[in-house]
Amino acid sequence: MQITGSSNRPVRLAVPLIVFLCLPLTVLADSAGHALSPTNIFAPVSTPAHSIMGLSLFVLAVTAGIFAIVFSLLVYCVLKFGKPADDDGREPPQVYGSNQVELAWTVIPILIVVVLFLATARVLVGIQTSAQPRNAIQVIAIGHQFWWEYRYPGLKVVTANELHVPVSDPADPSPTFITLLSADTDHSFWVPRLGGKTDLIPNHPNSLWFDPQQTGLYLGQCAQYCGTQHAKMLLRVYVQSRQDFENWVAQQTQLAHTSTSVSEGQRIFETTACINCHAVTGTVANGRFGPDLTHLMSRETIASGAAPNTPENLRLWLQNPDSIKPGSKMPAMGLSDHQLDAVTAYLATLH
Ligand code: HEC
Ligand SMILES: [Cu+2]
Repeated sequence: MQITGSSNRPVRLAVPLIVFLCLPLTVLADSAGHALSPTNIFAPVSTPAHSIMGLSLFVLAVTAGIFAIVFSLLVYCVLKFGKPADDDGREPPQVYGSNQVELAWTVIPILIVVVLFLATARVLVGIQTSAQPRNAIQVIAIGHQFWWEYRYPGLKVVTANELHVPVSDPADPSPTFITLLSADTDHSFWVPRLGGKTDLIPNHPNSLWFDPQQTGLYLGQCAQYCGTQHAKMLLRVYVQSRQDFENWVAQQTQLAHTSTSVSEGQRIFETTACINCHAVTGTVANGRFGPDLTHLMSRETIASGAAPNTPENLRLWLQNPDSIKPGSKMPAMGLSDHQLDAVTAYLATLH
């Protein structure tokens, strides 16, 4: 039996067609299945994230329209003008220099790009020119290789890696406005469910804001390659009720806990280079190269989300930071086993 070119052509076409048509379905299924994923861009919980999702759906709709038109024309042409069984091998008529056709394929794409540009500019300007309400929380975020420093100038809080913000009631908004600075190289702040990606550029302060409408933990990631441990420079934003946030602030503004039972560990800490890089309020330690440790134990993770904050991980971290985060900027301090136990015990009291 002979299979002619025209009879199996639809079969050959069906495969790519099915694949193309299934692509959007997989995206939809994925976002439905992971609606609660902490980084799902299709589940915004703050105003800027909502407008960005609106914009992306618009862009997706426009490009899906283009795809549908181009792909149907393509299928139509392949079916209609494919090589017929009785082809005589002659070249079909060639068309050159059609003004209408050239105008159409120049002007239409330009118009599409202009529309996409204007829609994007509108969202960008809308987000960037938002006025700060009276209740706004001010935070300065400083990107370091490979961790985040957070300062709340109005509240006198300094912390690292885990940002706490109050939930924002639309009736009485309390958004968080963040000034983005960098201590070394380019970083990028991106918590998809809260807002757009914004870079932290040395000597060029940027800013962003969000007004989370739902409490919870939102995750993100430094989104600009900043060195070896860029991938373990994770973002954790804890959105809390007003009351919980105020309790957190009250606790963070207390002086560091001191206890005579861990005085040996404290003495080792204060007589080692630790204090050049770390601060603990009320002690001689006032370094700023590494995270503030005053309330270390109030954090759920260490090393910018790289490991859970447990005494075992702390000890491992002090012994050899590279075992948790290879290439981190904290050196292994060469402490003995006994010193490691003592310093870990001291750190574990810093609530
Ligand atoms: C040369 C500066 C430097 C010295 C010295 C240093 N550290 Fe660090 N430390 C860092 C940096 C930088 C980080 C952040 C690493 C990261 O997350 O990438 C860090 C992270 C930490 C963390 C995790 C904090 C958190 O919230 O993630 C602890 C705990 C810590 N250091 C304790 C110590 C102790 C104790 C000593 C002394 C034995 C010490 N460090 C010495 C720079 C230093
Ligand atoms: Cu970074």
